[in-house]
Amino acid sequence: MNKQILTSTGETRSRVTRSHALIAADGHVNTTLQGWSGAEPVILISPQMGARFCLYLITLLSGGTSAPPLPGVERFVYVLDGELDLEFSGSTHRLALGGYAYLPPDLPHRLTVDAGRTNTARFTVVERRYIAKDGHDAPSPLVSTTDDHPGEPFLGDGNLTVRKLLPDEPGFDMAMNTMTFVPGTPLPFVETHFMEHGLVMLSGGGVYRLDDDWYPVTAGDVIWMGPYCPQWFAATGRADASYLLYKETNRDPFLFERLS
Ligand code: UGY
Ligand code: MN
Repeated sequence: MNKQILTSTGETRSRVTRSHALIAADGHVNTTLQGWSGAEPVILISPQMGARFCLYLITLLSGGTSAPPLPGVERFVYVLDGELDLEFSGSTHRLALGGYAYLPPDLPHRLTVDAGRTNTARFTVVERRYIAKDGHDAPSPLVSTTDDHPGEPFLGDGNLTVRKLLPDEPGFDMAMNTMTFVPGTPLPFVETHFMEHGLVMLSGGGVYRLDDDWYPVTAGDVIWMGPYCPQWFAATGRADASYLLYKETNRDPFLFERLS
């Protein structure tokens, strides 16, 4: 939707409550992230709203470069547009649309867009304080692309495909999945669980139930679902609806501290 029209009417689909938030693209405000250069970050999910993690959308300009997360913080990067170079342990990996990387806490690395290129890269970043598990090492860094994962029916529904982007191993305390719905397909029931979610609508649209509210959602929207926020989605329109989903995993509820 046109930002100018929305500004002149004071309307927005964005809404922030104690249990959930929907932030539509018209409400984005660029900010700075300490140490990054040539970057236009928008911080969409953060402890300030009650979340236990952060989710950013970042545009990195030609010649731009990242800074490391805070000590003890793990990072997941997912490319939405353009091409991004990721350097760690002496190797460089080029990530394009649907390409992603998991970077364990305290791993030196750098995200760049080569100064010789004219394009920018747009990507989402999820960060949170890593929670160690006794007897298990933190995961190794991982680079892959969504298309390399064939996907599987979610709870037996062939019209709803889940792609698990990270291995389900005890070292990982976060899951990152994509969920793709054929138009007309709903989540099979209203989920209510202690784990938090961060969601980026990648394509298509539909209706999201969050707590006691129903929201029309479309590509570019970002959603935070806090612990126990009742949640349900149904895809509408004529094209598949797809979202990227962060979820806490593999840890006892006592270990997920409330940050604010
Ligand atoms: O697995 C999940 O928690 C997922 N189905 N939730 C969601 O899509 N809101
Ligand atoms: Mn869920």
